[in-house]
Amino acid sequence: MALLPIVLVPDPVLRQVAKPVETITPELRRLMDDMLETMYEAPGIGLAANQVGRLERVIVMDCADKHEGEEPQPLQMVNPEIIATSQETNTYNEGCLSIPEGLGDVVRPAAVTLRYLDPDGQSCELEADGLLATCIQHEIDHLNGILFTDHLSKLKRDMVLKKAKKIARDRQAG
Ligand code: K1U
Ligand code: ZN
Repeated sequence: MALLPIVLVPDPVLRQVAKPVETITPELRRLMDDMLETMYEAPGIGLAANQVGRLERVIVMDCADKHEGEEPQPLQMVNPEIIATSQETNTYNEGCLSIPEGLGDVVRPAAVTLRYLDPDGQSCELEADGLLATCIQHEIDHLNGILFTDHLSKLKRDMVLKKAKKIARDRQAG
């Protein structure tokens, strides 16, 4: 497995819409394994293909609470689709591995039902709530070129992105 560089704002790949996967190849499975390794190392709880410069509709995540002693729960999803959402909403102070040091309260449906293919091409359905539901929506937003900052007020969005872009520039300058 390999660690992949994580793309930072304002890279245009973060604004592109990823394309559905037609065939799950060994190369795609390898990409998803590399994405999981990259996510764990960051560390983060999710990662979408756009964030490693790829435009296939694949996401990975693990929302297990290590501090509560939960076992890892890695998920690798191909062509994820939200097929139902709750009326009830939930607010979570989200971060993003592509927006360094950015945090903001995002309101989203509290529960979602998701359909996706697993790495073996099996069709799966998952009902999620809590942090997993939030993370799924954040990652599918990435596949659609949407960042969590798009859900914030303009004032908050501009503040978060200005700071993140400066950090990204400084990191690139070494
Ligand atoms: O997609 C990403 O940018 C990853 C992002 C996912 C996410 C976080 C919060 C709410 C929704 C989606 C992250 O993982 S940011 C880092 C983070 O949340 C975290 C890092 C270490 C431990 C626990 C959480
Ligand atoms: Zn993100």
